[in-house]
Amino acid sequence: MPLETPARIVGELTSKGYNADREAVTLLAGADDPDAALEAAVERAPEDALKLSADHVERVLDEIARSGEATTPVSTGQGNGATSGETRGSPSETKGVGKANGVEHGNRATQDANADPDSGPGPDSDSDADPDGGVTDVTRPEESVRDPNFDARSLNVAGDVTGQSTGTGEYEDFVSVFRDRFKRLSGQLRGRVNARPTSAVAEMPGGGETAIVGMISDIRSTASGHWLIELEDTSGTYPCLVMKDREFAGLVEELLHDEVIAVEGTLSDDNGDGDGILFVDSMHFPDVPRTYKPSTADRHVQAALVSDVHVGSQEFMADAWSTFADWLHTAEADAVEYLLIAGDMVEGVGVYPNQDEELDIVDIYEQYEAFSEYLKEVPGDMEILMIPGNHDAVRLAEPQPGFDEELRDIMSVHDARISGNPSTVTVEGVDILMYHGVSLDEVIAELPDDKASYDEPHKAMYQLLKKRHVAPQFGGKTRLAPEEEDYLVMDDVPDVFHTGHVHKLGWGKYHNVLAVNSGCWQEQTAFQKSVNIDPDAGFAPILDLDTLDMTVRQFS
Ligand code: D5M
Ligand code: FE
Ligand code: ZN
Repeated sequence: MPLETPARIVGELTSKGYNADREAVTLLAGADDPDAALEAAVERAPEDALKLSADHVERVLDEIARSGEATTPVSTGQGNGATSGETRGSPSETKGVGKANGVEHGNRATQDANADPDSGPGPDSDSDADPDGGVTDVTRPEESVRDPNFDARSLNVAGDVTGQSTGTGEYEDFVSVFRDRFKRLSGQLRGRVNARPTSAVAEMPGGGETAIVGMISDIRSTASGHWLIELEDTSGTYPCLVMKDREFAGLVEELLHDEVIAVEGTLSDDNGDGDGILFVDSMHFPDVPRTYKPSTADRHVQAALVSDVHVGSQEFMADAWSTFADWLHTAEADAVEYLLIAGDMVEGVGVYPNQDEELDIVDIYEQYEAFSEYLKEVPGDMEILMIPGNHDAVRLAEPQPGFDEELRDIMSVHDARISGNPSTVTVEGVDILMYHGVSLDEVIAELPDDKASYDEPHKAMYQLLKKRHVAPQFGGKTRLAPEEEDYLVMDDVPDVFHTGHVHKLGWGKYHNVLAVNSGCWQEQTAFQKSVNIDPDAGFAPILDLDTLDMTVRQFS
């Protein structure tokens, strides 16, 4: 296999048990004979090195140039470990981690019943999981036979605010972002009801039937226990009354300010005289159609969905992370070709009061440098995509743009892709909506426990899917940045919705959309202890892109 691209170089190095600094990879890719250069660089690597540095590669290239030699043995080994060797074996070999020990399936029976989450222990029997057709080294059975099909890979990002931000924080920007939200979400509802503008409804005679599509500007209960919902559209507002004994009255407790809904109902007898009201007969959410059919990948390939690494925190679980990274190097993880990280790479500084007391690394750039070192532990031939979270060094208000140049440079290992929060990443045909998840705190605080709780974070995600907006309520915990358009609207239904932030693991399917909240890599902090948040730390949900089944693996 020609080694003309960095990704192929990294793949070849990984198969030999090495990672390399990106610069080193670039140097190898640029060599006259990349194959030979790589062989030589590996051969001459220091005894205990796991990573090849640019300096080392430079030295080796110099030596080659000086000696004019055609270099040492050119291997054609495709990384199945068959080159075995006394030379040095595989330094990053998993030392027993993998298969049996340390790693277990974290599928929890308590997960949502409609979830079909417990897809069992992975798809080992799937046809093309073992591309080398039985070439296994019996002496080192755990060694990876990773031979990624780079040509089959595809990863495209959409809906990313990075580089597109136009908002200046002016009042007009707030107006336009809300107008855009209303336009897009009301568009999703209009086909389903025969709605009139609130200004026209005000003119209608009493007793008639009509529908309104509006943004919720107020919800309050009346003295007799009914609900008065104020709906706002571009022409005004209208009061809509949900009687407490209606069968859909329970839906009122799901409502959040600023979300867009439709109601159908009957106008009060005195409508038209200036203080009419609509008695609601039915309520509609933009929602995901029940019949939604998600797309799947054409081959057996998997993605690891993680978030909330929090490097720099004293509670960051370095060992669990390294166990995870080690596992990714094993044969069991051969199909895991993508790593998607949903924010909070680092602990950050000044995010919460007294946070500094629990910092292991106090400098934000040093935190990213340390994060980058941990990222290097994962196989270099994986595609990585990351979005920021509320602990990251980008603006807090959502949508958050991806990391700036300086931080990208620090994290340039593996050529990881970086995009904004939220972003939709299409991986081999599967649309994965990545959102860090700050609004989940809000949804969980506002809704009753059975509809959204920290123990079942995926149910809070169902609410966001139903509202087709990742952060419906403005002005609470979630800070919204005014932009010309609302990047937080879900125009299209995602196939998978991936969030983090609440540090709890939970997944399930909502109208066939897989919602995954992916836990964290940080042990309980003092604050979390004080409010009884018991984080799910050290888990990696592994998603089958061809079936959308999930297996959760535990590394803690
Ligand atoms: O937050 C992880 C989870 O813990 C998320 O649900 C918010 C909550 N959390 C953590 N620390 C605080 C403080 N100090 N105040 C309020 N809520 C908090 P993450 O932001 O990912 O660390
Ligand atoms: Fe977090
Ligand atoms: Zn967070």
